Amino acid sequence: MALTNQQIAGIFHTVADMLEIKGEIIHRVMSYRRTAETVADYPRAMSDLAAEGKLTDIPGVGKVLAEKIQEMIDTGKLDFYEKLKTEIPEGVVEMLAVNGVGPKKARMFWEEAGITTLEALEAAAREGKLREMPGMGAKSETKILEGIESYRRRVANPRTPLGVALPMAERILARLLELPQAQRGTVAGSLRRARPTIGDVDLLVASDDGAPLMEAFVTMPEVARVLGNGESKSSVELQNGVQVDLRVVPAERWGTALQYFTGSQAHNIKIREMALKRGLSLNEFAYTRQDDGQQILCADEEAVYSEIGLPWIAPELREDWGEIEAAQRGTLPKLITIDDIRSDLHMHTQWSDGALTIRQMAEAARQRGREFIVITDHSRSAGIANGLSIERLLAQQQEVREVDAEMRDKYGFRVFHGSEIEIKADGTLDYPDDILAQLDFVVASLHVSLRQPREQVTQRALNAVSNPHVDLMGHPRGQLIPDREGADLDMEALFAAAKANDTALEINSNPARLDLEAQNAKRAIELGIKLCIDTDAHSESDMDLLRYGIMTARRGWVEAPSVINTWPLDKFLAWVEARGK
Ligand code: DGT
Ligand code: CA
Ligand code: CA
Ligand code: ZN
Repeated sequence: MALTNQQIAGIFHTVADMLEIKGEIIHRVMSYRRTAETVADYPRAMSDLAAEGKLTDIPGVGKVLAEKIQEMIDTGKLDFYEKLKTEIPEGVVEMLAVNGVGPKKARMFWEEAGITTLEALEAAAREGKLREMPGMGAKSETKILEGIESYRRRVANPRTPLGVALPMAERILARLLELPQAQRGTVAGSLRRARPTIGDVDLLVASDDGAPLMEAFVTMPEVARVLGNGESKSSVELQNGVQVDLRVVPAERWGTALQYFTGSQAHNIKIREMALKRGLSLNEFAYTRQDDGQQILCADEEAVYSEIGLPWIAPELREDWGEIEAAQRGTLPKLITIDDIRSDLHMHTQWSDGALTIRQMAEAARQRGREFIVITDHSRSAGIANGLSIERLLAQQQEVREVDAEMRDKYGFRVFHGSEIEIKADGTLDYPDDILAQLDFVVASLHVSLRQPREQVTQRALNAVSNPHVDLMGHPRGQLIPDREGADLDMEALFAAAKANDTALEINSNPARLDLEAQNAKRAIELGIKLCIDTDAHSESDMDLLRYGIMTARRGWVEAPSVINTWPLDKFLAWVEARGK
């Protein structure tokens, strides 16, 4: 079995790490690293390209690297890599996967302190033995311990982020739906329920002739391994390591199959229990009447639910968080949709770390149907993000006013001036109140010192949402998917403060954030707190991430009226005004 793209990329990544630990020139290190990334994402198998003699067609791959890929495909190994392994202990290379440990430090720990495993590194950090070394301190020790914890979590739970899995699944599905045998198709499983990370991709296609579909599926160029290949079910592992299951069902059984394979398992168990009480057993193929064994087929999901006296339940709700009881009572939420969104209240421009100008962002938002936006670049203490000094902030306001006047005349589109201000480690905000008072809208966010003890980090959040100038708290928990857990916030305390001050909380649409997450969004709206679904766009394409925020909101039972950026301009302005600005 030839190595997969993922395996080849993995070896190149490790070689790059090893060369960097050895202190090789960065140019050489980068060429391995870039090639690893290209190979990992490449839509065709390296083994196929090698067979066609086309490895050098890959961008950035010259003769030397092509030979190395060829060697791995032919022998399953790379001699150069095997040699490096004899020079550098495995554990030293592994350290580079830990946030806070770069190649220079890994080498230093190894050479100066004889540390060659993660366990030894952890022990040394716990005992305070690293802080005396050059460039180290108590803070960097803590950072390393957190990095080790996060690394172990990633290894234990290799789920794929929604933002990676969904576009990939849609691409594959679109290809299958081009075949004449396919009648309809969709994603199912946790992907259809829009969980923030997914274990494997489940696809469902309706057809009376599954064989050609399965054949097309298992021979897709990105397939690394066929894990199962049958008439109604096949599973493959892609070159990037993600597993995809495809099931083909006859159209007259589409409803039961889709309902079954959408899950969640907990939701389905309850639905099956309800069916049993009515003398019906339910599986992916049909309902069966227990008295006479008669089958009842469901061609759509509505029929599955109506058979047991329920309205259709949106897939995002199917987590057994009370949706079945709500369906029974007739109190299912009228879930928000992307068409409800009128504005985007959090985005960045070239003034801080965004890619585009104010005018370009406004134009991009207008083309996507937004009616108004707020420009919220980073505040002054956000050094890496090129945060704005007070002088630059005020200068930016001039430009925002110009663009606003222009867009207003031309299109009736409005551009407002805001800021995403840092909630600093000491709990103060990054601009004084008299400056905040000059802004149209203020987002406050935690970016630094997220690992502070619960009480301390919670107090910072409370300070922010209690400031009368702060309209919205951005990505409240600060989680990064899949790498970083959110801050240890006392959410009930935060909700109480948000409620008391009528401050909105954000659902950040970036699939690396999705923060608030669904459970917390659900709790917030139960308490009557206002939400805001923003893109936090740093580029034009980021604006298209809005759908992930909408999915997350739907998982959290969110209805449009609770979301301030579904409101028309006059209602929004009246709210901001009433909050004391
Ligand atoms: P994942 O892939 O871990 O993110 O989560 P799911 O929900 O996509 O789980 P998966 O892929 O194992 O199965 C897809 C759906 O199929 C699942 O949500 C419910 C249904 N299903 C699969 N296996 C079983 C089972 O053994 N019992 C029941 N009741 N349902 C199952
Ligand atoms: Ca799945
Ligand atoms: Ca599956
Ligand atoms: Zn932002």
